[in-house]
Amino acid sequence: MTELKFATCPLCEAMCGLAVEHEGGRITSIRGDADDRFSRGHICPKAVGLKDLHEDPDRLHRPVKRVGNDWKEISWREAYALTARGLRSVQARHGRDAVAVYLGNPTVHSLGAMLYGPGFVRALGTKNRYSATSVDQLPHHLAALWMFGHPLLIPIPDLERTSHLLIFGANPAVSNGSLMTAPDVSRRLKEIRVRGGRVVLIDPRRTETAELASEHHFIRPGADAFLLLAMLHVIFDEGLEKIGRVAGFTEGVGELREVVSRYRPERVMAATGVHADTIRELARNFSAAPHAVAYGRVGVSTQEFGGLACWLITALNVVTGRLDEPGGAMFTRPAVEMIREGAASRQRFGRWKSRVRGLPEFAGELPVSALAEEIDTVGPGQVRALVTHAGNPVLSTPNGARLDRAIAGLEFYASIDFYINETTRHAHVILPPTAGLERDHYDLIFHTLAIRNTSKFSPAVLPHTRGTKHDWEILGELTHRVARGGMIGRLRARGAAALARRAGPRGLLDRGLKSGPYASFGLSLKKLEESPHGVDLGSLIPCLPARLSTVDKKVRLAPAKLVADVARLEVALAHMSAPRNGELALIGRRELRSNNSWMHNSERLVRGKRPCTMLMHTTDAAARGLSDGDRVLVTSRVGEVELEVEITPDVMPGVVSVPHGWGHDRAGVKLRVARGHPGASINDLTDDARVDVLTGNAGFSGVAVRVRRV
Ligand SMILES: Nc1nc2c(c(=O)[nH]1)N[C@H]1C(S)=C(S)[C@@H](COP(=O)(O)OP(=O)(O)OC[C@H]3O[C@@H](n4cnc5c(=O)[nH]c(N)nc54)[C@H](O)[C@@H]3O)O[C@H]1N2
Ligand SMILES: Nc1nc2c(c(=O)[nH]1)N[C@H]1C(S)=C(S)[C@@H](COP(=O)(O)OP(=O)(O)OC[C@H]3O[C@@H](n4cnc5c(=O)[nH]c(N)nc54)[C@H](O)[C@@H]3O)O[C@H]1N2
Ligand code: SF4
Ligand SMILES: [Mo]
Repeated sequence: MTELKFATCPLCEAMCGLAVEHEGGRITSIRGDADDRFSRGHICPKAVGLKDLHEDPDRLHRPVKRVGNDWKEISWREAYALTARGLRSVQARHGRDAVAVYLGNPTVHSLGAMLYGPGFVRALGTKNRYSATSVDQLPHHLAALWMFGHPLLIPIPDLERTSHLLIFGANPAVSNGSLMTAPDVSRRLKEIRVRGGRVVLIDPRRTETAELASEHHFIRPGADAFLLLAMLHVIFDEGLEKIGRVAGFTEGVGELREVVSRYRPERVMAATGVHADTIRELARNFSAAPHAVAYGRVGVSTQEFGGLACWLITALNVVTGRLDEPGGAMFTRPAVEMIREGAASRQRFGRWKSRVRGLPEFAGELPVSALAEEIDTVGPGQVRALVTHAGNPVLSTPNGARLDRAIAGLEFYASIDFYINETTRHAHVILPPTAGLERDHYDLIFHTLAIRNTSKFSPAVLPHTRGTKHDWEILGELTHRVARGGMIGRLRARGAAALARRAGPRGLLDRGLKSGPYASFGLSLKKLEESPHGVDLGSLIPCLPARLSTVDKKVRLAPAKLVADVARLEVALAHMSAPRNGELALIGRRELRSNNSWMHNSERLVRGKRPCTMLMHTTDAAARGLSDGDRVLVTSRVGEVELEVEITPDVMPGVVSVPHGWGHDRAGVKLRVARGHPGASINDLTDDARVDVLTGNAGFSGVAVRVRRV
């Protein structure tokens, strides 16, 4: 008998509602849920790939341990014991910091991992904590921390009411929106133009989003901070600033004006590749629009000046009176409050530094660009064991090949994942959790980053079978087993873990809802269970200064660390203006049917056009005598890969673009479909030494490469 159930897609930030039909646990259809209050029926092709994920013969359903080059299925009891013994033994011999932990992107999409991961990491008691944050949105968090007092106070574009959206380094038409949860975002972008507004895109590639935009401008990779400084210069110079209501609790306007004063558009023209007249136009149009918002994403946060770019985008919003205004950049009021006030949340940066290079801590984590050197540099405090959860850092972090070699030499490595991928192939033991539709779902983070206040709980669609366990059960059990700190510490940690396990994710979620801002309107887990299509809690509403987390409830327009970092940018002005002969600047890209380094084992998502090509401008190809489809050798400071070149006018001259997450032909990877479409890993070219020195985030955009025919 066919059963129809409503769910939420766990694959990206858009939180699309799904209508899933299954017969005894076998999915027969996945469609968009037309009644979903937020996504209104929209889905992308990846949602249908969830069926393949659930039926994938390569997926692990029971723990495995490595025996030589082989894997042997073992019981959960043995897997837990092996993991706890491996980790505790390394810590007993080499100290707590000798165990590193890495949490990958799908962690954030899992309610169980969000609730039970932190306890596990705390129980390990190591300073070697890493995650995908530092190859992604870290600068956005830090700009939020330094300007508003909390890393999660990231302003969200009010897409539904804006009349001018200025995008820096994001491709929502493909990524489906990020730090801007907005299902069916392409329709929402089109609607801005239908309302008579404008969508303006700044990107070194004329992307799928450029197709939807009113105008697109190329920019040299990594030069956004210069463009933004010059736009702000024009705004102050021409007296276009109007901070509005927020002025009463904003400090640092004079300082910002001073900082931008030396960045006349003519000075940054060569570095940005944007004409001074265009810069003036961009600034004037942005200030003149009735409602406007500037928004930046991965293209601006994964570059050497990511902190500056993220700050200046928000500063542009503040100076033109767009912060906390309808149609501008606003804060959510989520049903489960993730923003805890207090001193602890304000001191979340630079409390310690990484051992080898001295990169700064953020929220208890170190930048993952430092992980390989922490493993392969001998000395006290060296990392000798690793746990990964839902990640594939060999493909997703800079100089992945070095990390690959480093991980292969570890004393002990345990992974919580259901695939044997490029990273987990080195594990000694793998503990496979349930996947997406087999567990209860609530987006703690993405409701906090959405363009409307919404709330939705989706109970598991499929039964939890064939020996897997939920990630929260695995993390809970491991927390209990690795807890350290003598008898009392251990008892306390175990006590807390036991309580949390008893409550389960549902219990904890219900508590969160009942202490949230809508509890007085009756919002609870029960209420959400009665609303399978979600609950709409309305448009974003102005909430400043009350929602600020700074001690004095003020917006800091010119935080000292950011102002100081402008000096580093200034030094780069000369070399950005004059790229070295023969070198090209490498940038990344995403594709609609790919999901970072995974979902490549779904035949329906990988077949067709070869996704892993290098895009190169016609003139650069001609200069190298290359034709479309030629195989080229691409080299950077750290490595080389072979790729197929795709010639196009749609990438800026001097720039080449390669997607990340490919390179599935490494020995021992157990992904049969993906191995048939291996591609090559861009992160064998990106450089672990190239970080945004201020924030520690990876500096992917603009890595210098040379290209020649094979
Ligand atoms: N289909 C699909 N969707 C996804 C993902 C996926 O892998 N596939 N991944 C998800 C994840 S984890 C994330 S974080 C989001 C990311 O979401 P987005 O940030 O929207 O995704 P990208 O496509 O990486 O867009 C970055 C854009 O920045 C441009 N860019 C590169 N360097 C620069 C630069 O220096 N300056 C400027 N101005 N632009 C630059 C690139 O050309 C690219 O178009 O997407 C999510 N959604
Ligand atoms: N050059 C370059 N590199 C990049 C980027 C870029 O734009 N350019 N983007 C970066 C970004 S934004 C990100 S977010 C990272 C992503 O990088 P990572 O987070 O390291 O890698 P993913 O590809 O998301 O790996 C997902 C893994 O999680 C497993 N998994 C899926 N669901 C679950 C689950 O529910 N539980 C558990 N335990 N495991 C699960 C999958 O099997 C897979 O092995 O890549 C980054 N790397
Ligand atoms: S847009 Fe994102 S959430 Fe929506 S169906 Fe596609 S992958 Fe899933
Ligand atoms: Mo990401």
